[in-house]
Amino acid sequence: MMTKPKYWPTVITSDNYPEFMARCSGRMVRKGQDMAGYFLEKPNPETVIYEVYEAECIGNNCSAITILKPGKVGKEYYMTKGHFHEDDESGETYFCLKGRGIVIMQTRDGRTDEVWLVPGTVACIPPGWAHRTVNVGKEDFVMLAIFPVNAGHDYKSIEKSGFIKRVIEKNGKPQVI
Ligand code: M6P
Ligand code: ZN
Repeated sequence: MMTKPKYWPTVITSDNYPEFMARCSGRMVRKGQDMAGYFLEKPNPETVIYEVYEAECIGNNCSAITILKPGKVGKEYYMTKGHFHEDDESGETYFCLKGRGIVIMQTRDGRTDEVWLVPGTVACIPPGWAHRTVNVGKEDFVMLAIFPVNAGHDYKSIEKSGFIKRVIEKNGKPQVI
């Protein structure tokens, strides 16, 4: 049976993304205290590291905007927790809207890769690859993520074993080690 479309098409740009954020139903704030054990050094508990604005899922697609703050814990750049998808068949797409970042990815059998993002660049994260974003710039790093409704977030695997690669500042520049 055909149902009447409920939504209008949307365009999201580097300039108008705050309008998308204003329409989001979910907002999650991650502070240093939520990320104990993720960085090599202990982050300030009260410092906001990143925020995620989640829109209502439309059909099979979910979308979210992440605002990752600039800064470092010791020599390590601010980053998201990172996760695998619970559904092994679900990938994800990250569109960079603002700033400079790196998406660190890895598989359960230990393969790693990274993609550098600037506005206009898109990271295609295949199914089976855990993903974490790192802000290596001096301003907010903003990205739009699109992922399947049934992807699910598996944080436990990362909490247990971490990511193989880290991004630190060396001689004033970001370096993946
Ligand atoms: C993107 C998406 C979200 C995710 C967010 C923050 O917006 O992948 O699903 O929640 O980044 O990443 P994390 O959940 O790893 O903290
Ligand atoms: Zn994901």
